[in-house]
Amino acid sequence: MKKLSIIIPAYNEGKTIISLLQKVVNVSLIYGIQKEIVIVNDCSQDATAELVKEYLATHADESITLVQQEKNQGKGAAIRKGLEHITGDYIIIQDADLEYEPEDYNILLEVFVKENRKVLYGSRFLNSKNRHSYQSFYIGGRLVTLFTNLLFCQHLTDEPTCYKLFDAAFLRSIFLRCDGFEFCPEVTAKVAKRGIKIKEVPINYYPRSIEDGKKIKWTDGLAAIWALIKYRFVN
Ligand SMILES: Nc1nc2c(ncn2[C@@H]2O[C@H](COP(=O)(O)OP(=O)(O)OP(=O)(O)O)[C@@H](O)[C@H]2O)c(=O)[nH]1
Ligand SMILES: [Mg+2]
Repeated sequence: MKKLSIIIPAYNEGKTIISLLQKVVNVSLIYGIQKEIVIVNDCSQDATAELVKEYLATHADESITLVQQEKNQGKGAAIRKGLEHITGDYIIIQDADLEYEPEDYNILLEVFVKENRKVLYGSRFLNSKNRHSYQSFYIGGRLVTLFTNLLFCQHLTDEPTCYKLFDAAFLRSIFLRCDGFEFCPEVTAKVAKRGIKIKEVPINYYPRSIEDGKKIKWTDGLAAIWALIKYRFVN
């Protein structure tokens, strides 16, 4: 029996963490794949950790682990921490907000398993029904994707997507050093340097606003492009 490990980095996500967690718990995966959820609380100053602890107390039958970072270190560091705690065969990253639809794990898993892939991305741009939040995020995401394609000979439409699905052993074989939002460019660069053409499948997207808690900034887009250039040449 295969298992999907879902890593949820969470920083001040008290508004959405429980609704998101419930959605993830409710998903039943295809091919009898089991689920394991690892939430990494990145030293949130809000009630994120307390809410998750309350949830755990009433859902002891679910496989959910709460990992606490001692100080706030960023999304990348939280994912790397999560990797130390997972036991599954496949890994997907899940933001602690409601921008992505956990039911879409099955869209990814179907292609991933059938085609025996090591990596598969969910693309928000391959689904024409999706709307996009701020023009700056839209353009930023497109630019980061364009740089990825040029630097690493890929044909991606959505490099910064959160839904990146990996074979666990394969992801473990990649050395990651990122702390912040540069997890995406670093992992994409290092996968591409293994000679893999990353395939994408369409997914749903429900963007949130800055007032709703979106934390990524335009400067993170610049950092992403810098990371792509850097990891083109160093490991
Ligand atoms: N661990 C950690 N997570 C963070 C931090 N900032 C944001 N996050 C988490 O990273 C995820 C993505 O943050 P968002 O603000 O939604 O940004 P986004 O535009 O959706 O970002 P990406 O999907 O990563 O491109 C959320 O689950 C956040 O809680 C941080 O400082 N530390
Ligand atoms: Mg988000």
